[in-house]
Amino acid sequence: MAKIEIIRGDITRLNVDAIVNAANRSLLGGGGVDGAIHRAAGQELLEACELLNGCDTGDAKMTPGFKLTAKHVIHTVGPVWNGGKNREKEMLASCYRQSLQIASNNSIRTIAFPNISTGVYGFPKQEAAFIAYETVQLFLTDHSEIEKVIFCCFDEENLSTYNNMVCNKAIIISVQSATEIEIVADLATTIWNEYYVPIIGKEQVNYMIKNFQSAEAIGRQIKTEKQEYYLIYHLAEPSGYICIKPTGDDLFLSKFYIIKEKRGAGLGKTGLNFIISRAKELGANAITLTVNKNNINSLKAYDKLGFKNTGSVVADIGAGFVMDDYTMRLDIKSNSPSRV
Ligand code: AR6
Repeated sequence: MAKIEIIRGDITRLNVDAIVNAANRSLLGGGGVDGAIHRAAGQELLEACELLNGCDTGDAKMTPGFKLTAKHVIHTVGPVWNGGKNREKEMLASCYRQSLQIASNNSIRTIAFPNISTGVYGFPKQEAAFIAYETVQLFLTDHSEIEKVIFCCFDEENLSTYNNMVCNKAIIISVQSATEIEIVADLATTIWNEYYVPIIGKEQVNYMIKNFQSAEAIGRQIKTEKQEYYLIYHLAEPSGYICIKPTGDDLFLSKFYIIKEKRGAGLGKTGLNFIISRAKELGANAITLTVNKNNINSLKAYDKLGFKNTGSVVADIGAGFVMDDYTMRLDIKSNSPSRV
């Protein structure tokens, strides 16, 4: 199978048969990598593009490379990220597939891709990397005519995302943008439904999601309640999340969840080590949390991670629902797992 390379660099300088351009539907140039390619290729590229009649999202068209070292430019139009429910993932996969298909039809043996849609178009980088890599790998399994595919990353974040992905490592990112908040809210809905319905019932789960784990509620917690949210990615898929709140000497761990199919991959330990290092940065002496008394699995998991049961708490959480939890504590000075 063809060699896949991950490099950091300027795609306009690569010596390959074809470079891919992350264009827009007009194909008449723009900013980002599109602007850089047009500048480096010269006016003739724009003239060639004018004859193409634009291009649909997810599709690709080819021109010569003109002044570029690369002989060809394959122009593809990535999707604008709009929350993830508008076929963005399908469209992005299609960009990689269609570009490779054009390459294959034109005897192109070496091709370089930028990180399509991850700039102005706002596609989350972790997910884009996973789609890019998976789609390319799949295409290459029955296209031996292509000898080399380069993922040309321009920014440090994309480079480390690709590198971590191929090394199978978990990545933890701070949740800041509306897109990241949406991803946490989606994960929360999945996790709370799969996990809490048997413990607290569907009605209370719906109430909790709406009031505490909707995108709106999470945005408010981050903005006005000083809570910190983190997303855990594994193989570039959103796999869990963490919410912490500094409270004086302690760090309150409000939420720490891993989705079902990712449990057992060591993400709990990685997440906890991250929380401990954040607690140390904030000068906290302990991590505290509460767990529903009937949540046997979580109680066991926290016990295994070194937390001690310190009592219980009963509180009214509104709409007639009552929280009945154990409190737990991990003294981080005397019990600090090493960083992994
Ligand atoms: N070499 C390689 N990658 C680059 C370079 C370069 N010289 N310059 C930027 N990148 P973007 P999109 C990376 O915004 O999100 C244009 O205006 C950049 O770090 O170029 O698909 C088009 O005309 C990022 O990771 O493309 C469209 O209107 C990646 O290229 C729109 O932007 C893609 O970022 C397309 O948006």
